[in-house]
Amino acid sequence: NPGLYPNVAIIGVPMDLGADRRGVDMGPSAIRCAGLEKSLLNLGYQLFDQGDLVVRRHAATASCPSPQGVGSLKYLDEIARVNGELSVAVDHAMQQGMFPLVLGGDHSIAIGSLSGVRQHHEEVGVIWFDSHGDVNTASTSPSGNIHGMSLAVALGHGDPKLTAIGGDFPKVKPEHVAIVGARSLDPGEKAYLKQRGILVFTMHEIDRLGMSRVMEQAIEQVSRGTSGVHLSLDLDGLDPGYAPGVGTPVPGGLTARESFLAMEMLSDAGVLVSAEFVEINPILDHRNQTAKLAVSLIASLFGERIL
Ligand code: 4U7
Ligand code: MN
Ligand code: MN
Ligand code: MN
Repeated sequence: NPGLYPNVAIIGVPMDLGADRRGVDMGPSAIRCAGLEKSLLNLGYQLFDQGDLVVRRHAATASCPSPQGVGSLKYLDEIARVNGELSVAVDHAMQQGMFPLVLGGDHSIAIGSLSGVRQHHEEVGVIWFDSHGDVNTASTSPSGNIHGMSLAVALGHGDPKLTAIGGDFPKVKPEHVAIVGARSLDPGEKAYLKQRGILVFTMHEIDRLGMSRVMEQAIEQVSRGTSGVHLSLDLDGLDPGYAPGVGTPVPGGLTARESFLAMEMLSDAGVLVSAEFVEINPILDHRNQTAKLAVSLIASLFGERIL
């Protein structure tokens, strides 16, 4: 199998507080029910499913639909606590020579994943596959939802309760990040990305260059000067036609074929050390098709090929 460790640690994080909307907490179950284990066993991997982390919810966040939370950093304390645990879980998995495959949950969990990976790679590259940039801070966020802030937190910007997880330093450098699939950026995010010169492949670049050249350039950028690359894949990067079961659907997205190509190129590059698949919302899905698509994407990432 190309580049990936033969032992895979699966870590579920049934988190939806970062999205302030019920449903994405069911993501880990939906992905397992879509046949993740069988698919990876067929490819020759050894699986170590660690089960799900516990996300505590008080009554107000348990009801469905959830009453909208208030503030500029909704549910900060519990999100910080769970990400602290996730950081440790990813760290331990890597310590034992396993490849951490994290199942979300909303995208706020990238904070813990990247913090965990950073314990093993001083310079970590990140492919951020998403229709969004997730580089808001409390002052620029239109929603107060932390799943729209996680990349900024990994870059060292945000509430100290989040940026200090796994050590009080940035987990990732701007020049080691590439965003792929962007088509919904808030004004503050555009300024943030431009100011730091972060490489963003919007749908415009993907249409003009094609996914093949985009991934060549993205992989080159995140591999240069790093010892490993993390894939953070938000299913809303795909077009809602292929992935209707997501927390925040945005039209005009990537096709399934473009996304499979991206996974294959990333796996062929042999640089990947960890991955997460986030933002699946089974409540909005049809017959678990989005989770099934996620499992197929994971299989491609782990080396499945047609011939
Ligand atoms: B996701 C948003 F305003 N930018 O900050 C925000 F459009 O993890 C959406 O990418 C964030 O799904 C989406 O609330 C977070 C909004
Ligand atoms: Mn996201
Ligand atoms: Mn998104
Ligand atoms: Mn560097």
